[in-house]
Amino acid sequence: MKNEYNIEYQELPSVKIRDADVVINRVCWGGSVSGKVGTEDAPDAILIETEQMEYYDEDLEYSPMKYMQVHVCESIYEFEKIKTSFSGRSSEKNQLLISLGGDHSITPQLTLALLKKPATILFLDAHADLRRSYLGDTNSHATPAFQLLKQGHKLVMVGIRSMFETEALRIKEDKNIHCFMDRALRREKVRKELLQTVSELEGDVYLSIDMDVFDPACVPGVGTPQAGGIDYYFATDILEALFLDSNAVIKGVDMVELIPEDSKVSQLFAAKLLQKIISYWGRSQGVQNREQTGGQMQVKYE
Ligand SMILES: [Mn+2]
Repeated sequence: MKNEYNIEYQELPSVKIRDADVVINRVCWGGSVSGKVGTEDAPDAILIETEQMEYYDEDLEYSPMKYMQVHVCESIYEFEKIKTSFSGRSSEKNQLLISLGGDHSITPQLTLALLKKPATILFLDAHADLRRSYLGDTNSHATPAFQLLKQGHKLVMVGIRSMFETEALRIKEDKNIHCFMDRALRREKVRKELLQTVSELEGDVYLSIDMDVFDPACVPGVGTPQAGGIDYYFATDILEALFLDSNAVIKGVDMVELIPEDSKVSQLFAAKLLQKIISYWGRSQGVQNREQTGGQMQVKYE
């Protein structure tokens, strides 16, 4: 469903792409979903819920949008257009490039657009997504991890709790995969190991968040819900380790597989997570030391 009116992040003015600190890409592609349908409606549903968010970040104790500007891209509706996302930009200009999906098949297209050399993909997902093809489709939402390895990247997988036998074998044998299974993450020792691993990431890193990594009690609106799952605060810990503790260069982020639902809890959760990503990234860039000329300064209150 195409939206006929402008949807902005937190109702802030969308500046020109070259002037933006944060570029939000709307990838309305749900063509390969095998479970429930509706991921193509998620980008706008998430952005609408960002209007409910406070500007102030209660964890980092600052208001990121006092210092930053956002550009919201035109929606993409065709699979072939995803790999030219962000109009060919890469994050050289210290921009956060974040894509809202869409199903998980969009991720390897986005890494084609953003990663010019082998990188590490931090891959949060309930499913291994390591199939070579699924229902005859190599660009399916069940195959992105396979495609990412094929592109030469390393994978750090988090929250995995559903896989085909051949996928389990690949995880055990492939040296380019470091997997933290969801059940193992119940143990404090393994949680610490994961946060340590993330904080030691360096070089180019791309973050892909399949929203089904979360407990479906928190995020019921996903294409293929799976019992178990991580919670919001653990995800925040991972963001903190990645953005504030590591020396990684974040080349791109995506949030995929969300399906808007009537309670709006799922899209509110995603909106809050988006806000946290922007806030942590801003802090990693030291934006709080800049002049206060961000989007929020142009908004009148009360
Ligand atoms: Mn996935």
